[in-house]
Amino acid sequence: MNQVWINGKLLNRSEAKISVFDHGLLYGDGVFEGIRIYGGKVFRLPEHIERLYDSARHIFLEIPLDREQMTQAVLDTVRANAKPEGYIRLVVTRGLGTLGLDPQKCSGPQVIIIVDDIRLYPAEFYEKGLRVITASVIRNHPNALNPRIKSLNYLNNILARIEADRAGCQEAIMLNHNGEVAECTADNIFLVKHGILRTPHLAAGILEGITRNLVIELAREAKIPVQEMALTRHDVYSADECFLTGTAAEVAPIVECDGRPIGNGKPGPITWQLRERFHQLVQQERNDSEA
Ligand code: PXG
Repeated sequence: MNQVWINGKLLNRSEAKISVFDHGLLYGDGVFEGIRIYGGKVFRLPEHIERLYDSARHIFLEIPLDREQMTQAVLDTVRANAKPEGYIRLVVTRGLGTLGLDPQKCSGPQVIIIVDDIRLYPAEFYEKGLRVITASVIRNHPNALNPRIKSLNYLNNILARIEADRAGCQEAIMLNHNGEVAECTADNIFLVKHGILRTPHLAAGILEGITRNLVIELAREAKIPVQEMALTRHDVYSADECFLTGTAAEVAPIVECDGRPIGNGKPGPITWQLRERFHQLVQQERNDSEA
């Protein structure tokens, strides 16, 4: 049933294989996207396609399909999998090469599209909120590997995530090289203080999350003031509310950071309002796709 698209062919899951000489595996040399399917409709597909091509451009990876062909390939794979609620992983690697770094010796990009079930936080985390730590591992310095690139190199995020697990927390806040708040390991972060929504600016060295941009839009529509700015751990500890945003997690409240309760230690009203608005928008898309 599960069909994986590899370089133009739909293959059964058990046959969907990539060479051990692929530089995606050997060096993390490639880019990816994680996308949701709601009610059979691919959510914010043009935005994800654009970010994929921007990431690829940055790393000199020429995707062998144009954007329309890539869009069609995603839609075809979704249709083949008949999954009305699910998750799409779109991956482009540098392709088969030698056991040396030289990207010139690579055979050419491999394009992979996987459609699978979405794994979410259990419902209790949305009701009660997440506990987080700040990780000792920092986010990539933009001059080392710019976090705007959604690359296959997630090792520093994984190390931060291990720190969170070992501390008995669900997520970690990663700081940047200046000690400012950047983002969580696979999500962006927001704070609420005195009714103002605050989130790190892109210059902090973060992924420009598609959910982040959407939540900023929803807040502006709801006349909630939004500030994209430098934020520190002090801002997190002294915030009234805190939440994270991402394709998988959507909008999830954070109620504790480094052992300090945030606000009254419960998910806050603006977090709920934005989560509610996000769900309304998703529901609207579901209805539109049925119409
Ligand atoms: N920051 C980072 C570092 C991310 O990897 C986000 C923010 C949120 O971006 P979007 O566009 O999704 O709002 C991400 C999201 C997953 C998964 O399956 C998600 C991501 C990466 C790997 C896995 O939950 N990226």
